[in-house]
Amino acid sequence: MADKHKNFIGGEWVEPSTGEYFENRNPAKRSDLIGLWPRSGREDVDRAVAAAQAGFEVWRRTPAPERGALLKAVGDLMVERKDEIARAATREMGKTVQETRGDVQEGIDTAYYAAVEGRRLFGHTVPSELRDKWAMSYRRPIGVCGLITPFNFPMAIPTWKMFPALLCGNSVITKPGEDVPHTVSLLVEILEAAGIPTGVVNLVHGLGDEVGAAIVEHTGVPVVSFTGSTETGSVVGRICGQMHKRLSLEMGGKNAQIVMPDADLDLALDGVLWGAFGTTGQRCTATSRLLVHDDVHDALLERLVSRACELKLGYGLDAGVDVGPLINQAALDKVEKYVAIGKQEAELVLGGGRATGEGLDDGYFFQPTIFDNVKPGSRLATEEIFGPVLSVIRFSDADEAFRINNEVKYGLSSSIYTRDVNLSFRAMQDLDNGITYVNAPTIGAEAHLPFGGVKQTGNGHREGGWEVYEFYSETKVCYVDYSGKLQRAQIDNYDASPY
Ligand code: UN1
Repeated sequence: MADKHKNFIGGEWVEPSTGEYFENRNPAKRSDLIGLWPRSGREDVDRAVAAAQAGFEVWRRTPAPERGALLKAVGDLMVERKDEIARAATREMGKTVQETRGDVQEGIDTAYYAAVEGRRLFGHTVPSELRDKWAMSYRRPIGVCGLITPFNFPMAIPTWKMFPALLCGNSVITKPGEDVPHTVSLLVEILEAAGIPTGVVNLVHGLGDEVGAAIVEHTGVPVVSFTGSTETGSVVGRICGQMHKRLSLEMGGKNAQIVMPDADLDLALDGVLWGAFGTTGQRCTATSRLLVHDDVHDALLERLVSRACELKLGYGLDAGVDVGPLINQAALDKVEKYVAIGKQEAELVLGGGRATGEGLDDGYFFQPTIFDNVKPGSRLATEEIFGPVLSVIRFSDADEAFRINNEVKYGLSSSIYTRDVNLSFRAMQDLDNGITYVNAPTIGAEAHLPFGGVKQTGNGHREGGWEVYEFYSETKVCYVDYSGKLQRAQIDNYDASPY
């Protein structure tokens, strides 16, 4: 009988009110049942909100440097348990353990960044227009934050949201993707061990349209941060708009790597292999379009196909594996659907089917897939697939490449390989994305810089770096008039002033 896991509400590990559970299975070996996790309901979310409201009252009064010290301790415990967490993450998510170690490291980096932010959280002090009066702003916490996260970065993305929210003095309710409940359970164990006060962090497991929806619709949750599909993000956005909630959305991408004729082709080749097939293409930042200049198209494509053929598929904990499985049946169905569309629209030059054979038949493995002669504007060239499918598009000059890069509805990351310094600066200026890489792939964002995209990738907020602290806090402005008399702004100073 598989272990039954629990929610963490009000400082206690508790069973779901529904008494129901869902299975967490290894996507590389479906017969490997990892455990049962709560399929919670609205009542559990109600309890979590009440606990988080009580926790908020304590936490918001805790000095920010002290909150930071706790997050430093959390980071230290994550370092100690890095390998164990990475292995658990690989078992439930599928990517290689080298990648899940990176995923956990991104959480550690985020903890240490948050820890020092506790001694900053800068406001502004500016001169008042009146004599004997001070004017300043500072950042205050908002309340209970609902954090809804996807499967592809089971540790990094929850920590991107949770640690800045906590550092700012908020309490949180977190709901991990239902494919990866274990990793966040381990994170919450660490927060508990580090001494997080009761009710400040609450974990409610369950399905998106049950628990996720209950969090988004709850009047006691004024802040929501969601990472996931554009379709779900639109629903979340509509509800939060109607309820006047503060919302951060991080959604789809259709990221392109541009290769100019003067590029170092070996470097461009390593970049596209990592960008397109790392994490089995299941990153918002994955390279799903390769825009190649006519002059180097044939040489690059030939080498790309032969290198992609050598990628070893398998269970991410086994030695020598490069690419893991897709996350679940729905992901597999979606990739198969796009391959069928692609066969109508373009030329399939590699893969295109389920990967089978020893060690693969029990998992959601899909062959690394490459389409050539993909037409800009076609479905393959514009829609997010979230799998190991790369669309190769030809171009004849940089302006055309920039135009193709920009003519999709998403705008997360882009990349250009060139040795021309002027062109690389033009790319940084004209590529319509939240992140542009020069001579590096479309993936690889670092935790201490703002992360996010333009257009329908998001709603203008950023995760990571210094900007996320603005999302999780509210600006308060204070004026102190020590003149001892009524001073009317915009009136007394102008009527009496010679200027
Ligand atoms: C995502 O693509 O879903 O930039 C997040 C990267 C990672 C984060 C990606 N650091 O590839």
